[in-house]
Amino acid sequence: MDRTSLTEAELAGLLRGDLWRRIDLLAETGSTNADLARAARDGEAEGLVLVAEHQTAGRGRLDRSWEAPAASGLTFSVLLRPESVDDRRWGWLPLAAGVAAATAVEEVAGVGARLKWPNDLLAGTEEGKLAGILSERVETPDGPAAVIGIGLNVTMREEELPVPNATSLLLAGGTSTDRVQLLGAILDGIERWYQAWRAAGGDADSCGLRQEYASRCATLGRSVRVQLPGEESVTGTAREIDADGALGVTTESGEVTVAAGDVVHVE
Ligand code: BT5
Repeated sequence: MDRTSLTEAELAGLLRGDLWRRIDLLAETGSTNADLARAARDGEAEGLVLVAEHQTAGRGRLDRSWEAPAASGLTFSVLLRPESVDDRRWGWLPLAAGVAAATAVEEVAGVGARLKWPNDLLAGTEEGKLAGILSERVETPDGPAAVIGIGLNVTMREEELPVPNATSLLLAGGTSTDRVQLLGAILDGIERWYQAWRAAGGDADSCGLRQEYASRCATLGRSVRVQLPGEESVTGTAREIDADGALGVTTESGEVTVAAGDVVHVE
């Protein structure tokens, strides 16, 4: 099992497109999302990537945590500033990152991956969670910014899984666990979809992002229970991803649109 450390030199080799300016590497930090939010407030331009071999306070959504042994996967964040796109459309940013991550694990490791709305990456037909994505909007003196963080489990072993429904590329039978190649493929994918989406003014239909997301989404068409922030939940059939990236659910009492929540796929 390969847990050799990443090096800045090999990461610099991934700066092949137009979007990414620099890839910083830390042996350890609290949270790469928190670090990039701070950098954004201090005036950092878009295109910075921050990779950490270990996070001591890795964050999930809604104050949950992301836990992974050092070098057992990829934990990184990217800084974007899609100022020209209407706020309401920013919900597509984590979905675009999810599409990029799903495509990358298929291409590099041969593991079929599906997305549970909004952005959990599930391995194959199992419901094991390979990756999670945390997208945060940050107000800065230079305008609003988006920090998108991805945690991807690569060589995590059974006994290291932080929760029973987690999995890794190794456990899912991946043919490669090369973290540099995986990171490169994810960054290429984010760049591709981000540039297309931004050029389309955030219209996920005309740039093809909505169709691509839908084709990789394990939630559409399923019976779901969506836990909303707070106590409430919505039960029904996941019908569509709307123009803002929200989930449309058909319930007994009509159509409901969910902008944020935790989906449980009900059989
Ligand atoms: C997420 O939240 O899945 C978003 C995770 C984002 C992590 C990245 S790592 C780089 C960047 N910097 C950060 O500080 N964060 C981002 P959510 O959907 O709320 O899921 C969190 C839940 O996933 C936890 O409550 C656990 O149940 C589970 N979990 C924690 N660690 C996991 C892991 N390594 N693999 C699979 N599941 C995990």
